[in-house]
Amino acid sequence: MKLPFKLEVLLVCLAAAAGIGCDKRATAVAETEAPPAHIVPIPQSMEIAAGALRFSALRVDAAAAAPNAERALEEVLTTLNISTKDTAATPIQLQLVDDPALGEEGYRLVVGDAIQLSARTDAGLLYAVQSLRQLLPAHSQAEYNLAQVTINDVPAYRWRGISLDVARSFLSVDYLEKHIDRMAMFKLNRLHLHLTDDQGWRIEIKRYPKLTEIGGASAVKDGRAGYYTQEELKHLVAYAQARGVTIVPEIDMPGHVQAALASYNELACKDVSNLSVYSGVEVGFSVFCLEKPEVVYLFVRNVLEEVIAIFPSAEIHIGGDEIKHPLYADFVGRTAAMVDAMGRTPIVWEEGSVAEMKPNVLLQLWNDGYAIDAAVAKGHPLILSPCSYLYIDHGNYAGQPGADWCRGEGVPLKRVYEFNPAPFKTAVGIEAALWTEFVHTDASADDHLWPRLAAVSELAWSPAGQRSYAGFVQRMGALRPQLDALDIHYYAEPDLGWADAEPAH
Ligand code: TNX
Repeated sequence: MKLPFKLEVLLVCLAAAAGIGCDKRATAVAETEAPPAHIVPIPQSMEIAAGALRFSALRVDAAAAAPNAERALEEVLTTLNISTKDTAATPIQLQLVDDPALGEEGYRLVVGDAIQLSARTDAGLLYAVQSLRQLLPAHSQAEYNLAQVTINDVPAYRWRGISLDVARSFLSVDYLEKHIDRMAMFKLNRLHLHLTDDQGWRIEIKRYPKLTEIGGASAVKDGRAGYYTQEELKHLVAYAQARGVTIVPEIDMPGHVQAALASYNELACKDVSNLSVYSGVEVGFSVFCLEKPEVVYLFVRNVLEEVIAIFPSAEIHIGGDEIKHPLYADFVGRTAAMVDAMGRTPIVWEEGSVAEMKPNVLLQLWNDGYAIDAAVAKGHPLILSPCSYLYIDHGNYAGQPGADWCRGEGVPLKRVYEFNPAPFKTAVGIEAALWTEFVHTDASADDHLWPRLAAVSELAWSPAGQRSYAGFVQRMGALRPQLDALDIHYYAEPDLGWADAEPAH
């Protein structure tokens, strides 16, 4: 439908909330029907000039040392059927530049007569490709019309994550690959896998085969059992790495270990009578027999050695949540020191702050009001996952079936977006969590993850001064076809204007 010019200008001016210069755009619309420029997470700075770049084929001029960005670009061009030829009039250049202002992950994207992507690293160029991908339509066209933009962009936080609980209910390698692709589009870079819990043990450990024979065969009631072989995990690590995502493994200890106790009974104390696998949804009832350090620490060391050989992540999560035991602090301190001696940095859930640990150990905050100040004063970096904003196992809306213990009204998109990380001075970033006691299918995982993860990405990537929910709603609302193209069974969020129309999937 062709809108009357004035209405178009008005609509474009509404886009000013997204940080888009209203006047320039209005002129552009009048002259050339400037194409939209909706990017999530919103870049640090984006200028839009009048006019558009039209092309149907591109001449690729790529930096030799950016294989991941080149692959990502190739994928975008193939998906959109954009042919690449040496004779094409429009060049697209990927270049590595030595500009310290861009940091390790920043990039510059300029669309003028050419498309220029520059960054200091392959990772930065990969993000430039993702922004370009959002500027382009989701589906192939005969001719493309690209907004003439100058984007300078660097992330606010280095840790932009999502934790998936594959222990309560398993998610396949296939699903995780798709999930990594989706993360990449929104510049999320940490996939925390909660690999073990009471209901299941999902990682093959060669020295302890029963962990997956017994622990891998159980799941939460109505959930999915299963486990990943070491080969599968190595494949996933490489798949993620190529898309700018680091997989961070978690072995949850010394509580949340019923699957391990059921597999190797000697890890429990003698007076523990129930050593069968567990499919309920309670927490806090199982614990390693900390009174048998010679048994427990040998197991912990052997498991962690295999974990570390699979995952190159600089950080390794050792759990530490929801267990009360007189030897708890001792366990966390010793296990953190063990990880440190293996050359990696431990992550512990917030409760671990009671332990004696080096100040570089990361603490993951999950109860909004947890007294974390003393740990911050010691210098511990924080990963922010306050449950009332970032536990997206909770409903998209009040009353959606599932978890509601942290916030009865659910954790709607707007609530996620409103989290303010600024007061946490040692924060390295943001991580949402999808626990799976009540999330048992791929479709349900999609429904819980999207579009809320897009809001998480903006919290973690974009500077506070650029963020506004109104702007986010306008930009994200427009990216719906991109989610459809990725075949995401997202929640049709009414705030984004999605509730009234049928999704394309
Ligand atoms: C708390 S958050 C847990 C998980 C549950 C989750 C359910 C945390 C460190 N522990 O064991 O799955 O609540 O929302």
